[in-house]
Amino acid sequence: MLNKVTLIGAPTDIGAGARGASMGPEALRVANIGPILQGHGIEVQDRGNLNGPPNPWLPPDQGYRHLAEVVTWNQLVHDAVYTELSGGRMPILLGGDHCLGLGSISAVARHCRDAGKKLRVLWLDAHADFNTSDLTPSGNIHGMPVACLCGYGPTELTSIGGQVPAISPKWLRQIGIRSVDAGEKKFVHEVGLEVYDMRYIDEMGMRHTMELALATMDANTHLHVSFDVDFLDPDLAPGVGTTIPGGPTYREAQLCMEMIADTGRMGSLDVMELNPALDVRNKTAEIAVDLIESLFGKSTLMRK
Ligand code: 4U7
Ligand code: MN
Ligand code: MN
Ligand code: MN
Repeated sequence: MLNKVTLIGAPTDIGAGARGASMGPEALRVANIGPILQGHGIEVQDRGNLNGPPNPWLPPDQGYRHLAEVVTWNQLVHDAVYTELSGGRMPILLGGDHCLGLGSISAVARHCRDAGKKLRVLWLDAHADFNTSDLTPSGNIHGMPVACLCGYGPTELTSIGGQVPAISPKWLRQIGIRSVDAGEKKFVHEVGLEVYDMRYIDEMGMRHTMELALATMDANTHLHVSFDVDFLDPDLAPGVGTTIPGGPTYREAQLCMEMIADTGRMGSLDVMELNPALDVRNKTAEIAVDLIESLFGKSTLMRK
């Protein structure tokens, strides 16, 4: 795992249905994300915030809200993430809403093409984010990034990383899913996404889930983690726009992160959808940072 990290703030709620994810980057900094990672021997550079268009807060137009602004924000994210990867550093994208997973992961995919690496994407989320303009009940593009990455979406979005599709659905594993819209569900099945939903985690446990989700990676695999904070149970993490009950507990989430760390393969990370306007004394940001520490191998008592 790379020990040089760059924090990239993307302060926007341009793709979301609730305002406030624009304050996510600052809340993560207030929760000391930088110094805490540094305390684990990681060299951390904070390159500050990207500066994209403001949120005009308009209704959907032909199935999309704020498409032009979402494109601009994703181009900015793509360029920043790609630059860090090219420089041999691990980008951590501080969201911002999850529409920006598109910019981030398309950059990671492009980097993997340059470097001849295989890509594995772990999508930790309550939602599948696999809507299209025909399927979406909201028009909010934070519900569409996975579909766009797989080539289903408007060209302005699907082509941001220079190749359509940016990723194959085969490279993706979704974990924690418990809210999928009716049309979206059909489409997820049609495309054959590998989804470990909450029913699966309930029945098989987080350990077995992660063993499967992390299987068949090798020394040449770049692992990208896209962490939508609404993955977590809302009792733990109320500071998100779309709380869905019945998410992973603190211990399950810790194990998930620890098993990712154990692979030593994580090369990039998104921390998305944190909404400080809905949080309680910044506790969701603090829990997110605590889990990120585990992603970077914070050792427990029994391990070195
Ligand atoms: B998030 C939703 F209808 N599916 O498309 C939609 F339920 O990035 C929610 O995972 C999307 O937080 C949530 O608007 C997007 C809705
Ligand atoms: Mn999401
Ligand atoms: Mn979500
Ligand atoms: Mn959300």
